[in-house]
Amino acid sequence: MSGPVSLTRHLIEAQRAGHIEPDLRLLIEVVARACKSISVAVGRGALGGVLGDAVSAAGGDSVNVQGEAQKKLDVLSNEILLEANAWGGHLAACASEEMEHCQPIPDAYPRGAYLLLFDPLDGSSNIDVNVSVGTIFSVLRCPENVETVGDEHFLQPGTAQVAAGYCVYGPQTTLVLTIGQGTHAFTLDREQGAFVQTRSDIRIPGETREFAINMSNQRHWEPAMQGYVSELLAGREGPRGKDFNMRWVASMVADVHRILTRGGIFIYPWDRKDPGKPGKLRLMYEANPMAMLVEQAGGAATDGRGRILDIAPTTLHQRVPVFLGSKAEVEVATRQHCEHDAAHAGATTA
Ligand code: AHM
Ligand code: MG
Repeated sequence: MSGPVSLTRHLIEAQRAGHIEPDLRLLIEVVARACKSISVAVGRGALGGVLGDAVSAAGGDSVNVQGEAQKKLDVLSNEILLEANAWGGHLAACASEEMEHCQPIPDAYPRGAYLLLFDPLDGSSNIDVNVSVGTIFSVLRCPENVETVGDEHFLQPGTAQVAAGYCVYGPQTTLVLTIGQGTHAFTLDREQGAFVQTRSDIRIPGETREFAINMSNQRHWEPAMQGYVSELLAGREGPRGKDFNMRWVASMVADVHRILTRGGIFIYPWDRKDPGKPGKLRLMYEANPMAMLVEQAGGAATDGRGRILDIAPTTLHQRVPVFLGSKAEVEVATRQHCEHDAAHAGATTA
């Protein structure tokens, strides 16, 4: 039987092939349904009264656990994902960028085997200006024999993810998913209300001439980062011998989506603006799921020194530098950072 492959059919076939359990299929379907609701809310924008800053119970600006101002759509998207996932029996707990601690499934409902992490609305600074935003999610297995699920049960390396994905709300709403069997894209058919597979087994070109970085932070970067980007900017006349183009949407979902479509390198490095923070992006629900999607598409993802998916997390909202995309380019950037470290290793200890 040929014809369009819906997300449901893709997942049922994956289940039949033994790649996923029924509960994981249900979980992904539920997340996809929540993303459809978020897509509707994002699409209505001002008509739905959802633009602008969220207001706290006390009447002031609402701020999340990371100290960042929350938008109305951040809060709404978080509620949509929590509500959709509460009662299906597939989850043990959810954790979110917008909540300090994980939220176990209410006692009124059966508890499942999985843990879900999400950034409900990534790229919040772009909401009010009608630029693409998205939802990022990561699925882990809950350790066995756990009585009360806590934040510590989420602290597993990215290699333990059983599924990861994002949904980008742009001119099209597109869900990009991996269950460890390649990376596949599903476009929302708005008339049918169904996600339909539009790309299968995505491959990121190994080489690239395009980079994505917030250049306004340049003066705050460490020397290895300064050196790497100055070589890109030197273009054809420089050591790289080719001209590079630059793009920065400031929504990770949109920048990663471009890289999954035509290649490139996305970098959010450590910088001295806030030296106490090891990076801007969060490991558990931004870097890890994107790293799995990118690796499954033949790309690479590091923190500038080592593989992101190998990092052993210590806190739920831990931050990390991110270098991901076309494999050869990520390797160049990572090698230059490691070589810089090696060359200066004696300097700090001497
Ligand atoms: P958010 O999850 O609060 O929206 O923050 C993450 C976003 C990423 O989508 C994007 O890559 C980055 O922050 C943009 O940061 P900047 O505004 O510093 O360029
Ligand atoms: Mg985010």
